[in-house]
Amino acid sequence: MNLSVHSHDVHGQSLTASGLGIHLPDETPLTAIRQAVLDHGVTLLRNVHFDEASFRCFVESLGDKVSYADGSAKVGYGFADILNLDGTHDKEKVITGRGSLPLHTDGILLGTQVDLIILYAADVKGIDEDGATVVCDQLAAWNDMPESLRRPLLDGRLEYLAFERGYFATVPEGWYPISTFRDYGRVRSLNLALPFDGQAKASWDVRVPGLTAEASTAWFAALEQHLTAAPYLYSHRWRTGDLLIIDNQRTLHGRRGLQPLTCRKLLRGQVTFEEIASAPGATLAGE
Ligand SMILES: O=C(O)CCC(=O)C(=O)O
Ligand SMILES: [Fe+2]
Repeated sequence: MNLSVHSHDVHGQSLTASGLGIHLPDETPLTAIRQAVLDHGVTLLRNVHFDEASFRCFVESLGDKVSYADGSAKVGYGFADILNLDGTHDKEKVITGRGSLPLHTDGILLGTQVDLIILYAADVKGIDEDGATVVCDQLAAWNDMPESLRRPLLDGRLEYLAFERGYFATVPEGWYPISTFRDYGRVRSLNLALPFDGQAKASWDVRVPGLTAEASTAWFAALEQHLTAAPYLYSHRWRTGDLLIIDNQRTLHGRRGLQPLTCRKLLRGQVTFEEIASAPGATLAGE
């Protein structure tokens, strides 16, 4: 048995063809990950052992942990800081449920700054392609985006409607506008969540102001096709012990739906980096 065959083809190459992401060797110390995710946009480390307490400590080591405990205890079904993406069969739950999730950026509906999303596979059984988390290199996709697709984004606003009130407890009841770009001082990028397809129970909806429903749907379909094109996309097939960290400011992410009899229990943390005090619109050298 030649173990090196397996390890040599997974390390040292990016996770997307566009050059985003890195699969770190198993022996990488946890303290080296923060810099790696800043450098590469996404990191994958396999065979990591965390329980919820040690996962929380690790999340806290990466930045200011996003916590919904005080003042808005009902956000996210009352979770405080670590969300259990447990693939619940409860039909009312979408984000923590079993259906697919369209590409989105975290924090968009609640208006929170989320710099890193930390996902850890506590227990995964019987899944393959299904249940994959997909990550889009949105900066590369934007660079290559045709003018016709860009135009509604350049208009500056899309309108959103939050259905999953148990999760989005604090947002307006009806349609409300959200800026299509955001810049917290580190990266300027698309602030976007795509619509759910017609079959699935939706957590939110989104439309282009001023377009008919048909034209809006057609534009989103073309945008999704562009963003999910092979060069920009990494599709992560989960195994127990996987630690996937995503720079939420450089990417969009989503999920493939789960097959009925599979088990997929992930822990999710989010962190914010300190605000960069300089002028809005400024980006750091190298971005
Ligand atoms: O379940 C997943 O793979 C991603 C879930 C997600 O996007 C989220 O919790 O914000
Ligand atoms: Fe998300």
